[in-house]
Amino acid sequence: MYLEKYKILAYNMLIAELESQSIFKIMNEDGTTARDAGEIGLGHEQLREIYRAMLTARLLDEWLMRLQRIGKIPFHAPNIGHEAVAAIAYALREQDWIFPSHRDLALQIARGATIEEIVAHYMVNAKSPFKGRDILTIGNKRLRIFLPPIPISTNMPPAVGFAMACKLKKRDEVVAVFFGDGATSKGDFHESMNFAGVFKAPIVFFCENNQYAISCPVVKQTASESLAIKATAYGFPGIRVDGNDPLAVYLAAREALERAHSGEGPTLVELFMYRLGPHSTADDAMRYRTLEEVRMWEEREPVKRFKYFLLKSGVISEEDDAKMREQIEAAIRHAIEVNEGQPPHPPESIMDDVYAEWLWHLEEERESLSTELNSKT
Ligand SMILES: Cc1ncc(C[n+]2csc(CCOP(=O)(O)OP(=O)(O)O)c2C)c(N)n1
Repeated sequence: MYLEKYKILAYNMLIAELESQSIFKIMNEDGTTARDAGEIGLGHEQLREIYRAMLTARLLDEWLMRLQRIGKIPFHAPNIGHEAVAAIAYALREQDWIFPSHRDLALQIARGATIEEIVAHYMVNAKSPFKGRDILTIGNKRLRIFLPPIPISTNMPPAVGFAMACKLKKRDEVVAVFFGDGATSKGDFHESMNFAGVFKAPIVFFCENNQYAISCPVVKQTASESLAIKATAYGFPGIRVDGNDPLAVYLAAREALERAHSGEGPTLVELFMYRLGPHSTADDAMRYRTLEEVRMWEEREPVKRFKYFLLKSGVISEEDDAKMREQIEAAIRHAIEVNEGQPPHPPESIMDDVYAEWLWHLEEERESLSTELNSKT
């Protein structure tokens, strides 16, 4: 079994880690692989879809950064370097639930989120699916994707609780919860892992170890050999996977999700990757890391690497790639145009969706807010 075979080993320097066998990987940096994707269980069409989702996330992310810089959206936490999570959408079943992190645009796109709804959300306009309740992160009710938390790791206990509810109700539904390396220092992480282990909750913990929690490097986050090894203490498997390799990510996710579906309990999947951009539009990453380090990881970044693999395996050609980029760019520009024409989300709706019943004092508060807003226009 892949999980057993590649159980995590050591935690050394980044480059040594990347080259070591302690990380489960399928693809080399140049896109070569000893395996055929067919053997992994992914057909050409699915491989193309995963690549399209990854590319869409990359191009959309670049646009979101630009839109923030020109004042069209309030804030953004860039996703660049996290695109391989798109492959997890192909390991999840339709009925499964996602508690995402704040860098999972690629996963959401691969699951079916549209560019238009994502742009509407970030622009906080009247079409925004979450009505501007959370302007920093995005979820998708239609696709069973919860909103990511702003206080880090606080999605973990509810995710385990949700998984337990699925188990108690005997539903064939499992939960995939995502969080960063920074979350592993929080009590939420340990309580969730412990509870899930004891009660065999149908959940997969995906830790996106992008090497930093803002300016805190992962070596200052833990004294453990790895993050994956922490699962051992809670009585279930942990695996460290090359998070820049969508094929390895897919396989590890598929096996862990199957374990959850068959009642065997949780798995911790550490996705070893790198946050190529700043932490957010309010961060200057050059204050705590070197350009040399960033360049080293750029050589291994997931979109480029997957493209090499697809070219080498004859799944796409350079022309297909160029065409795909053109189509995605056009779709993003269209989504921005459509959304720019939308009015902002009405501030008076701030009291909606909080109480099951509309109460008299809410009416009074809303009227007073309207009066206040009108007096300012
Ligand atoms: C409980 C809590 N403490 C501090 C913060 C401020 N903060 C926002 S993101 C972040 C770092 C998160 O790092 P990590 O979990 O590794 O995820 P990443 O952003 O690297 O994807 C911090 C400290 C917060 N949001 N919540």
